[in-house]
Amino acid sequence: MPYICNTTMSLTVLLFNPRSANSKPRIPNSILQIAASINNKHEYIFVDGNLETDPQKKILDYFRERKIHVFGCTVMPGPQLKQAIPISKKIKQLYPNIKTIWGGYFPSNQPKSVLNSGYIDYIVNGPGDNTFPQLLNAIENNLPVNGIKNLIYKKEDQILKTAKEDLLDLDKLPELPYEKLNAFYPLQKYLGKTYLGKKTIAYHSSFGCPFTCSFCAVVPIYNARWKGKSAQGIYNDIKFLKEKYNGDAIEFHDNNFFVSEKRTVEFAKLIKNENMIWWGEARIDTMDKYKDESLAIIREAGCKMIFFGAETGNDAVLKKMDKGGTQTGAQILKFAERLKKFDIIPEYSFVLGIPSDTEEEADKQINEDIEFIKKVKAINPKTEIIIYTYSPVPTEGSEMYNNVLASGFKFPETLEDWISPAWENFDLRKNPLTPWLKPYMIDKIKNFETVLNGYFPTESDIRFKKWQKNIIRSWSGLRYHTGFYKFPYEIKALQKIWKYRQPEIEGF
Ligand code: B12
Ligand code: SF4
Repeated sequence: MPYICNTTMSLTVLLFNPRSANSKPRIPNSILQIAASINNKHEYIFVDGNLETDPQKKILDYFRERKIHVFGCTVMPGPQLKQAIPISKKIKQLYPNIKTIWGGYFPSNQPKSVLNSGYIDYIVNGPGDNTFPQLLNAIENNLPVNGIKNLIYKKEDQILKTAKEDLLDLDKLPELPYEKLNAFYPLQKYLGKTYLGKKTIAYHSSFGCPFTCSFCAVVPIYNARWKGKSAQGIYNDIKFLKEKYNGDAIEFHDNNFFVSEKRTVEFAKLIKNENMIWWGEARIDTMDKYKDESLAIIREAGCKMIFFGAETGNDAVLKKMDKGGTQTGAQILKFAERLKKFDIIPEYSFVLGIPSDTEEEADKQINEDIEFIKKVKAINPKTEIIIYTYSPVPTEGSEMYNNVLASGFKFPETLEDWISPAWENFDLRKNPLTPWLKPYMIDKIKNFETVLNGYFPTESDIRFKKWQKNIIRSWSGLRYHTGFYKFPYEIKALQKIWKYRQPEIEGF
C-alpha cells in the first residue's frame, strides 16, 4: 500500500510522469520536486509511466478508489506526449470538475495548443515550486489566480500569462520526498546500471542557463538566468542517496551543471572520497576557461565524461546560433585535445541542417560539418559524437518562430497533431520537416551517423561487448575512410540485431 499521510490534508493530487524512455527509468525529479512543494500540505499520489504497463488503468483506478481533486502531469516533447495527451483527455471527459495542470518544457513553450485542447486547465510556466502550492490554494479556496507567477491559463477565449518569478534559492527549497516516492515505486528501480555505475542517481542541481542559444528551449523559460544549489547542499543529498540507497554514480540533469567553476571545484573536493563516477552538461567556452588544476581535480573526483553542445565548426554559424559569442571551431578542436590530457571524455553534440538561404548552402554546410566531426575524432578518438538535425524551437511569438513560419514551416496546431509519427520524429530531432532540408540531405546526415556509430560505437552502451564493437568497426571502416556513407544497410542490420542504444534519445 503506498504511503498516504494521516494528518488532515486539504486536496488530493495525482502526479503523473508519462513514459519517457523504453528502459532505464530515472528518478522522476520533475514530479518529485513538485511533490516537495506540497509535502505535508496536500495528499499526493505518484504514477510513473516508466514503471507501469498500463498507466491509464492505474490512474483511473486511483480516481475510482478515492476523491482526487487535481491531476498534475509533467511533459517534455516527444514520447511523453503519447501518454500525457490521451490520459489527460480521458480524465477531463470522465471527471470534468478535476483540475488538470501541466508543467515542464513542452507546455511552457506550447501554451496555445495545450490550452486550446480544452482538457488542460493550467500550465505552470517554468519552476513550479511556489506556483503549484499557490495554485492549489487558489483552487481549494476559489481565489483568483492572476496574481500567481509562472502561470498560463485561459480566460474566456484569451490565453493569459502571469509574470515570471525570480529564480528561487535551491538551498531553501524543501527536501525532495525520496522516501515517499520509494513507498510508491522502490527507489532501487530508478538507480540503474549505466556506463557510469551500477546504481546511477539522476540529480538536478540548478535552474536555467545563463546563455541564449537561439535554438534552445531553455531560453524562453529562463531568459538567461541560472541559479545553482550550493556544492555542500548537493553533496548532502548525494551522500543521503548513497548511504540510504547505495547510489554509486551520478548523472547531473542540469541544463548547464558547470556554469560556476568555484561550485564545481567545491563539489569535486567534497565528493572526491566517496568514490562515485559522475557526468553533466557544460559549454566548451565556459570549461575552456577552467584552470588545469580544476579539470584535474574534477577528474580525480570521478567526473569521467562531460556533455558539450559543440553544434558546428563554422564560426559564422556559431555566431548565428548565438552560442554566447566566444565558442569557435578552433576552440572546439583544441578543447577536445585538452581534455585528453585529463582523461575526461568529451561528449560533443552537433546540430546539422541549420537554416540556409539556398539548397546548395544547406548541403555544403552539412558536408563541412561531417568533415569537422571527423577532424574532432582524429584529434581525440574517444570523443563521443551526438548528431541532431536542427529542429526549430517552436516558442510561440518569438522572433525565430516568426522567421521559421515565414520560411513555409508549419507547427502542429492541435495537441493531437503532436503525437503523429512525423511530429514525434521532429521532437526527437531526427526528422525536422524544415523546408530548407531536402530528403537527400536528411539521408546523408542519417547515413553518416550510422557509419560513424559503426566505426566508433558509443562507450556508454555497456551491453555492447568488445567483440561486437570490433566486428561493427571493421565493417564500417572502409565507408568511414572513403566517405561512402550511402545505404549502410549492413551496419544498420548489426545495430538492430545487437539493439544499439542512442544516448541522445534514451540517455545512458
Ligand atoms: C532527464 C531528461 C530526459 C530523460 C528522461 C529520463 C527518464 N527515464 O525519465 C531522457 C534522456 C529519456 C530524455 C529524453 C529526451 N529529452 Co529530455 N530532459 C531531461 C532533463 C535532463 C531533466 C528533466 C528533469 O528531471 N528536470 C528536473 C526538474 C526538477 O526540472 P523541471 O522538469 O524543469 O521541473 C520544474 C518545472 O518545469 C515545473 N514542472 C515540471 N513538471 C511539472 C508538472 C507539474 C504538474 C507542475 C505543477 C510543474 C512542473 O516544476 C518543476 C520544479 O520547479 C531535461 C533538462 C532539464 N534540466 O530539465 C531534458 C529536457 C526536458 N529534454 C529535452 C528533450 C528535447 C528530450 C528529447 C525529446 C531529446 C531527443 N532529441 O532525444 C528526448 C525525448 C523525450 C522522451 N523520450 O519523451 C529538452 C526539452 C526541450 C524542449 N524543446 O522543450 C530538455 C529541456 C533538454 C534541453 N535542454 O534541450 N530527457
Ligand atoms: S548553453 Fe545549452 S542550455 Fe544554455 S542556452 Fe545554450 S543550448 Fe541552451
